[in-house]
Amino acid sequence: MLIKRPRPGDSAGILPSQITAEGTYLSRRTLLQAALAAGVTGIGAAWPEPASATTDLTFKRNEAFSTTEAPNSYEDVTGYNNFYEFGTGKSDPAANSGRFKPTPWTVTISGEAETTGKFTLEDFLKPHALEERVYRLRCVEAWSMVIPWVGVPLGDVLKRFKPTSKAKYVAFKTVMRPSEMPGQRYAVLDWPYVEGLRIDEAMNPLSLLAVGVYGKTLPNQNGAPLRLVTPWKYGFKGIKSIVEISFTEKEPPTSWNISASHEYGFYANVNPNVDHPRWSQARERRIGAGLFNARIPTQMFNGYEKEVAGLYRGMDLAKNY
Ligand SMILES: Nc1nc2c(c(=O)[nH]1)N[C@H]1C(S)=C(S)[C@@H](COP(=O)(O)O)O[C@H]1N2
Ligand SMILES: [Mo]
Repeated sequence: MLIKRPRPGDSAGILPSQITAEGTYLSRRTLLQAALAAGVTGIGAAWPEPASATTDLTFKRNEAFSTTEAPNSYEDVTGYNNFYEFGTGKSDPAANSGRFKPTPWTVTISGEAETTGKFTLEDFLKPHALEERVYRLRCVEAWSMVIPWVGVPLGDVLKRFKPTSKAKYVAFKTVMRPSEMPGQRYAVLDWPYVEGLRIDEAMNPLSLLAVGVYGKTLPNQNGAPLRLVTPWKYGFKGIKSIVEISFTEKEPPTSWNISASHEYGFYANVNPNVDHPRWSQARERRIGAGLFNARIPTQMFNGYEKEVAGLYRGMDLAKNY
């Protein structure tokens, strides 16, 4: 993705020459050098960091909502990903997230709902049974993985708060903690990271609030302790480390759309027929698929067309990208 230019007044901005596409590294080393050049301390002191701790979860596999494609390895899933709060390189989230503290955690529910307030993660999840679902994740950068998530259907969670008739959208916000998230010290995005769904997308049975992966709690780099998974949309919709969920009447702003609106729309549906302005979306590289990483055709809605096509009937998907 295109990285936003630092705004005037930002103390620790990155160089315009480093502002490139998502997928071009602003590596841990570059971050460190930029930090040193800008007189920012803390990143160096945090190096090396411990890997985040995870614990086993109890859950049932939901076969009806799982692909039979072979999952990627735990190493792929936790070692190659995007979480710009920890740096923009693919290995940065694993390398830089060891200091992040996902417990204790609270989630604030706000906006157009009968029940609002601040809930501990335990209370927030208590009424729900955890289930495992193996979903494809397709990044807008044209790579993909198959991931066994553990979580609860988003719609079941949202219904409990009794959204009012004015609730047309659901907005999500990531935690803001520059002391634990070194990437937030740079204006690569307009922090905190925000995302949103139309309420019917949020209520679709495929939408999952994940708390785990591979049978264990989420490692920090995958969005501990709570993140969104919408498998028919590009990976960037899957906002991590969620602290607030808000019911809104108007379409909420989303981080990548704020950053580059001509490249990243609100809908972000996986669509092989709508190219990104700078590259094709027709094919994808399955991570871990061998040395030559053969590209496979990208499927409409990432293969979830049957489940979600109805949500967009009558919409021009080239306009609403
Ligand atoms: N808060 C936050 N959430 C985020 C991101 C991010 O940079 N910050 N990156 C997104 C992108 S681009 C992708 S592809 C997915 C990756 O999820 P994964 O780490 O579970 O593979 O997380 C998404 N969620
Ligand atoms: Mo992504």
